[in-house]
Amino acid sequence: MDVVLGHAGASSVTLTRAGSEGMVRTTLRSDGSWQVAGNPAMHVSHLCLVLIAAIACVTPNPGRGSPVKGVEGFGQALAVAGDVDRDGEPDLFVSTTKRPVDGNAAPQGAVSLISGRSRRVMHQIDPDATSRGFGWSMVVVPSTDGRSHGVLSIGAPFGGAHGSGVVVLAAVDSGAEVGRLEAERDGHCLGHAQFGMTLASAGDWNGDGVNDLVVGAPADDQDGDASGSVCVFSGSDRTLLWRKTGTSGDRLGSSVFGCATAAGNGARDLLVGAEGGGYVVRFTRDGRERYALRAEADDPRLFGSSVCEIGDVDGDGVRDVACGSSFGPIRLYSGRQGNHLYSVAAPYDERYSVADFTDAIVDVGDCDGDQIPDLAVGLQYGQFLIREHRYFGGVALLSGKDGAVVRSIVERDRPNSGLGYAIIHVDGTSSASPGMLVISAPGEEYAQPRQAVVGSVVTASLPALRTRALEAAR
Ligand SMILES: [Ca+2]
Ligand SMILES: [Ca+2]
Ligand SMILES: [Ca+2]
Ligand SMILES: [Ca+2]
Repeated sequence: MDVVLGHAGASSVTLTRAGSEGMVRTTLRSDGSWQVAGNPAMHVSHLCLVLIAAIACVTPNPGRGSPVKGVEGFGQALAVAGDVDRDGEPDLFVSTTKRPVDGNAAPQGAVSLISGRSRRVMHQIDPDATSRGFGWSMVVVPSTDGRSHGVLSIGAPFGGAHGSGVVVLAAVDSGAEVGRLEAERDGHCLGHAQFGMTLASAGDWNGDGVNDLVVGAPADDQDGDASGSVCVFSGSDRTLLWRKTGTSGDRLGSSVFGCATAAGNGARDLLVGAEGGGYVVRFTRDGRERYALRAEADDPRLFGSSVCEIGDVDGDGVRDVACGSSFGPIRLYSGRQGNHLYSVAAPYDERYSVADFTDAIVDVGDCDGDQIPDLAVGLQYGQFLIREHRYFGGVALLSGKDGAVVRSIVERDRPNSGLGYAIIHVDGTSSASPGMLVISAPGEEYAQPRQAVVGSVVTASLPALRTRALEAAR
């Protein structure tokens, strides 16, 4: 039976809205997993009840600040596909992923390719019987020959025979599986490695003319408990090109980012975060460590949970680096030598108990007209009431010059949507256009009491941040 989480049939309505179309049937299994499939007779209230029951059954609450990220729902991960349907606008991959209860949970999730213009679902990729956590992460590794749009890599970090993780490789254009990487066989991982928790495109790491893939396995036990590891695999024959492990507790590979530009010598670099050890390392293409970034000594918590190369904010001709720390400040560093430029705390708002950044950080180019590139980040405000924790997601545009908030949106009327969990930037059609953001709201996992919030995805124009739902109309 087809799993159609996040949309039904040819439309791309989310689960909350699918019921009003009368198009879905939800099946709750004894192991807590659930499926949705087409059925015109289904009624919305029944769907919602089953969803509430299913989510209550299958979602453990790991506590605030847990290094295991994510919530069930549409919009767990996002990726730009290129213009697959040739209608002049880039198309988007959106994954729907639910956290497995334990190592025995059935695989859940799906990946949809959605047309950027018509918002139609062009194809869908479903997990096989072992791909637990399917869609947790995604990246498109672009082709270099121009004959296709490349390969979509889909992380299933609890998948495989031993639950240590697999990465499914699928053709962007058709969705057909073209290969897979396994934690033990290909990544030489030990234990429940979470292989595929993070993914990035490495550019052409080995110089053979084909772009290569970076896979993070932050819970790999190869060099001690949760030392973590990061691998680079050849895009041409899937062989392991390079591998690095952390030391016990580091969780190396918590975040990975393939730099677009060099730090001075023409080679493309790789940024790898280790949120357990509280550091980020920049590796050169030959595997050397160019420099390591560390948070201030008094607060290393989860530093390196996210990392992103951003525009050149200090004007030295080399793109710079932003590091996140799950609920802590965002820190900016010179890309050339790794010296700290400045840190940004989440903007305070007296209406809420806490203000935090999510792990989403993206380069957006210059949005405020000062010729200095800016960045977009996910926001989260918390309200702690008696027996109730509510969160309000949002997105902020931060000035690259000094981190000041240029513009922000907060979902005050839709608590616990999780808006800002994942953000990608889609380039504008001309150099004068700053493009748009695609922002996911897969649901807030820390909301109490637990709610059946399922995901949605919006696009937001830059620099105005005017949002529009990616899903079909209600
Ligand atoms: Ca298109
Ligand atoms: Ca290569
Ligand atoms: Ca710079
Ligand atoms: Ca600017």
